[in-house]
Amino acid sequence: MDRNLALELVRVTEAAALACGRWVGKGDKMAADSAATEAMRRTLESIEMNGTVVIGEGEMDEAPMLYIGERVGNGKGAEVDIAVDPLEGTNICAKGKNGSIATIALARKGGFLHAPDMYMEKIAVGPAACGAIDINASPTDNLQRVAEAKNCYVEDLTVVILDRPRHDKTVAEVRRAGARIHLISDGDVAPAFAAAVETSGIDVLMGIGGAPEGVLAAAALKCMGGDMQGRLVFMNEEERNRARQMGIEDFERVYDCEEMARGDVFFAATGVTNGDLLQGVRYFSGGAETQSIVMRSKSRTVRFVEARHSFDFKPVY
Ligand code: VTB
Repeated sequence: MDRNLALELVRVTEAAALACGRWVGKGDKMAADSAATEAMRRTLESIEMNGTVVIGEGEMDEAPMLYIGERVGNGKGAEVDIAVDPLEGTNICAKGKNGSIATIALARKGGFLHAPDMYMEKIAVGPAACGAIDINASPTDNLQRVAEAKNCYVEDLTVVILDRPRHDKTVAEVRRAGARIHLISDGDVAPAFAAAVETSGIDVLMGIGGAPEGVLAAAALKCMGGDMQGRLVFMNEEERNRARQMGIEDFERVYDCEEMARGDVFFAATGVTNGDLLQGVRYFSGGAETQSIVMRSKSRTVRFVEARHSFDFKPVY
């Protein structure tokens, strides 16, 4: 795949972030999400590729744009699969809280796990703790292994967990183990890849979040040499049936980064509101600044892109 596709992707996430950036704090998560989705869809049109959305805004009948199976790109060039979350953390954006991003990942056809829209239990770490995690082990064991791999105390580790009642036991155990916790109200993709950057202050992501978000996080961590394991969490028989239809047979299976995002993978994300790693969209007279991360697994190049957008010369969708 052409390596320049990675740089094209950052234009896509910038456009999405600039579009929904106008909706920060406005209390309307649907409007924010559709602004991001429309901008992402329109920017994708100009990119030279034969893309198919495999992780998107929903099934064809429930999402007007970027639905699963939708063809994107200009129809020329490589056959690729696309995973998108135009606004990851819609609630955060609507409330003007920290941690929302616009994100996209790209792989060769068949590269991504076709994760159904259900829950996934996840554990994610950066390169320094690669190989140290085991989703079947207790949080205490995992934290001890991560601390050992990072040559620090468990007390030095910061674990990100979604603030949900379903995590009460995990939170209690992590506290007993001695680690610090950063409870987030939403948006577990950004903290997953923040764990791969030493200066982010995040060491581990733990707990149950969305499965599609898990695949996006795996794509990012793969590009950074981090590590992640995920296991689908089924709430009812209907979810099991849906998973079967998507080709999933082993419901207990633990997926690692490679199994969720195979082969050469590209990933890009732009901050919408400020986060642990990326700054949100900042407006000034006549334009705005964005901060993005863009990377490719084959070369493991991780680029941070600071962009100044001038609305007089390039209007925002
Ligand atoms: C998860 C998480 C996402 O929404 O999907 C969450 O992965 C939904 O969880 O990052 P609940 O059903 O417990 O609300 C996000 O936080 C945002 O899309």
